[in-house]
Amino acid sequence: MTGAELLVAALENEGVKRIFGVPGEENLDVVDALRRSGIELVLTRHEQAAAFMAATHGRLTGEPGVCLATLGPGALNLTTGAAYAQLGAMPMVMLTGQKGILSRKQARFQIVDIVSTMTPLTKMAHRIVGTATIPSIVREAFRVARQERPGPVHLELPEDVAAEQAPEVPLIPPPAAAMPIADPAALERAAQLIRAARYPLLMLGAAASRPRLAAALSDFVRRVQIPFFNTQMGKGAVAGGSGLYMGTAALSARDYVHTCVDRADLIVSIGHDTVEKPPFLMGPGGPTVLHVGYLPATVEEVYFPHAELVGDIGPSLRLLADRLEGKLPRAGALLNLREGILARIAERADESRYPPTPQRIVRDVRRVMPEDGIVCLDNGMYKIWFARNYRTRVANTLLLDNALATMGAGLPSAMMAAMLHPGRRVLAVCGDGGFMMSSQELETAVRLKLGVVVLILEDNAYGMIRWKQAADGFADFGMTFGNPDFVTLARAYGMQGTRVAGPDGLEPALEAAFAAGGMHLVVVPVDYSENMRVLVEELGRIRE
Ligand SMILES: Cc1ncc(C[n+]2csc(CCOP(=O)(O)OP(=O)(O)O)c2C)c(N)n1
Ligand SMILES: [Mg+2]
Repeated sequence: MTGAELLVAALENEGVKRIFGVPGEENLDVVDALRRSGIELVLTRHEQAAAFMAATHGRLTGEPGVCLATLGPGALNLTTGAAYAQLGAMPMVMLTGQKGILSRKQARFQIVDIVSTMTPLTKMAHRIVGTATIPSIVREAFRVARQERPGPVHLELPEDVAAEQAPEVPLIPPPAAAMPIADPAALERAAQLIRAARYPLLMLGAAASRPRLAAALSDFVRRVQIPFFNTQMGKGAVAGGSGLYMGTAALSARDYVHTCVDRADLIVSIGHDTVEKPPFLMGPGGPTVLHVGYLPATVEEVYFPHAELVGDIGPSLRLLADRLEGKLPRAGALLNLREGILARIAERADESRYPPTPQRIVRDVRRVMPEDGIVCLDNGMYKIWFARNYRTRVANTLLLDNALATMGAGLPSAMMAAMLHPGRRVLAVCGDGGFMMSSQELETAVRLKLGVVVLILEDNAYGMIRWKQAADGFADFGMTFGNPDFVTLARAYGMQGTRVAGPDGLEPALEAAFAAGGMHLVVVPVDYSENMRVLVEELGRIRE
């Protein structure tokens, strides 16, 4: 058995089914070992997309997604995906090749110190220097990637180590994972705080969306009946129409949802990760904040919880609910604000204009997406509108990135969602800027026969930055561009394309695209004057 074969056997031992990437000559031993394995090699057209797909695999399943690239240029193309997984807490394993380490037949050609490059972008970055260590290093890589707080790891396999004969080394079976539960004294303190609160409010953060937490979290909310709001990445974490949803904090202050945040005297912050743009700003004299997390809170200028409940969140919440259920007469004290907040959010969603407003676009998308349909956003102005206006009832049905907030991940993340859930509707929503950063992956999606509808919002601009420029009083400069004819572009990739041509055309266009199945692109112009009118004039957006 060679080093490459041992590596592939170790990956199979971890349950890996697919590897995404673009190989180079330094990976050829690994590629050949993959050919003879049960693992599928999924070629992408850019390494960045491979990393976004692998990270999304981790995000949606809890199991590390795996991507592969060659040395130097290929490995460097993984770096944005590494940061995406690192900030977004998505388990991922990145494999890169390297020239041989025992001789230098090509001098320094293409050699970049990738392990050093990856070190600040990952939880662990490691060069494999001998075949005997492969089973333990791979096991450790998957353990580290999966363990809270999850994230990316990087392994470099030089080509001479890959080709070398390996000694007989047994693989290490992954043990069943278990996490400690919060201790009884902390549970008692937390229960006391909640029982004493006059206006309690729950906040669900990014970690609330971990796939294994969905059922336990929904149960907790149902049992304690305290209203909740969520951060952008905590959306959907409570199943069903609970009647307790107060809104999503896409801005840090002064949005409608903040009327209840400002009134609360206790915020139970479940799974908040301060990589997200702050959902509210802590300051002197504000409400008491109780942090419930897999790990203690990271302390920030705007987040410094007064009390903590640390441990495996699901079982800890069950024990907390045991202490609270039926004993909270004031649980719903903030609920009288709910209708007002949700009505303000829904304003103008029914307006029939062309180009449509963001509110109308969100409404039309919601109408064609079943409860379990998955909407994957790229990054642009529309993210704020989807976060505020799109109602979710199933965990991880609005995938957005409020951590690295990189452009270009919308389409690859939708492709991964479609691969994992071929029976569900999957929609990628991209701006005309962000789409063009990953558009080459349409070929990958068509080749893989995926079913994704790609909705492009066209304003011929980097709209979000143009909006900030205007909101901050700068002149309108340097943010506009031209676009290809997206319908023709779609056809060139062998997929269908539709341009929405009238005020009520979006919903039927999306419905027809989903009904047709396969890959379909829909392009709609967007009226972004609402950005100024609602987010600046009405809400008095502060400089964030
Ligand atoms: C890779 C990357 N480059 C730059 C940015 C900064 N940025 C954030 S939103 C945005 C504009 C997005 O334009 P588009 O995709 O057309 O969406 P729009 O806001 O116009 O709807 C830019 C440049 C970013 N987040 N990521
Ligand atoms: Mg745009």
